[in-house]
Amino acid sequence: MTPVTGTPSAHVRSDIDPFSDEFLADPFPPLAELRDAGPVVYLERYGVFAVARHDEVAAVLRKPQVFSSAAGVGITNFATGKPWRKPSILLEVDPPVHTHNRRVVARALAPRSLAWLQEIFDRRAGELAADLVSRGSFDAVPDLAEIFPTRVFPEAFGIATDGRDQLLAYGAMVFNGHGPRNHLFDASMAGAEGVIGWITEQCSRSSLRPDGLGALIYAGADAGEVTEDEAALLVRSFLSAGLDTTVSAIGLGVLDFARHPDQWRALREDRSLARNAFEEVVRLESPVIGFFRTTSEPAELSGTLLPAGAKVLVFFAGANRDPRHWEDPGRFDIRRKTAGHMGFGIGVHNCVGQVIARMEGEALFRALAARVASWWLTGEPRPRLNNTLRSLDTLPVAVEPA
Ligand code: OVV
Repeated sequence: MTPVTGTPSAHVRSDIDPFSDEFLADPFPPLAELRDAGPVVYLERYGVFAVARHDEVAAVLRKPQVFSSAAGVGITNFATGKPWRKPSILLEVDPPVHTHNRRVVARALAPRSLAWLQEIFDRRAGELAADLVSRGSFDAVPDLAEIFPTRVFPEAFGIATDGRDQLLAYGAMVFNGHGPRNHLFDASMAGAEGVIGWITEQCSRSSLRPDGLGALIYAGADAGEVTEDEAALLVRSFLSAGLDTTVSAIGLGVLDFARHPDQWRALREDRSLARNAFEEVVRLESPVIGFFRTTSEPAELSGTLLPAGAKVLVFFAGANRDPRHWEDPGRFDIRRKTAGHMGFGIGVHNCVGQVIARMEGEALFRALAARVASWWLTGEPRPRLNNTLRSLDTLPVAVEPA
């Protein structure tokens, strides 16, 4: 095959900047523009391609050998640019290395490893919901969304339970770190040294409680499947991807319910909807806006020829609101058939922690539904800008007790 070189011309070009404050504050209007512009769009500002329709997002994610993760899933191409941290051996690798490492992780997340968690999550969710209802009004970001995952995850995983600030700061770094070196990247890296030191310490075998999920990763090292250093890096993956993502989904979910009292009423009437409600939040809100892939060879995608070594920005958030795939995609409908959403990705790299995320979301929505009759927005919610994550900075609410 002849490599395609030079400036691409066959596909649509756009000057949309997916890492601008304006885009990140509300990506859905520009994502609709990108979807309508064409199946594959060249983003002139960064010299990368982007896909924002459901079909193309799925097509790219299903071909990991052509659309590789090994050059990084952020905008930096590891072949030409330096990663800001040692690459993840789960996220930023391809099969067969990925397959091997993921198996070690997946074992720690097997249903029989998780049975004891639902009870803890339900108890903690009940305590938090009762406390918030007794306060009456609060900020649902720092007082709810940031509290729940940073309380239950360390407990389940077996790390220090007093590391909320470090966990959230590290998550912000990791997800901003997939973008270009803009003001968001730089701001989140301020104070990095102390945060990285704390995280690294938590990743060591001696920091992990022997009865937590983290210790199961080191069981893979004991079995000779990964080295001690690799086990530490796999633990780092949990601490990278497992906190800010669920914080984001919970905050945005509360906002969805506050804006749609009919949906809250439906959940209150049938709490078994909590699981699908969380899934619908992940579809509608897409906490992870998108990740990149890099072509390992010249590739054809919906009639567009991509050169080898091209970065392709895969917009989960675009796919999740594509009217070519979803009926009334902007509507929050907790009874919707959410199968096929890209909020956790699909294919070999689909979110390995999604079972835990769902357990957390379901437990919290269920506990709140039992205790909160209705939500009132008492101030303007504000987004917290991040190069890869959609989330809220503040969400002032008052609740009417059930
Ligand atoms: C899915 C995800 C996001 C961020 C970091 C990682 C994974 C990791 O493996 O470190």
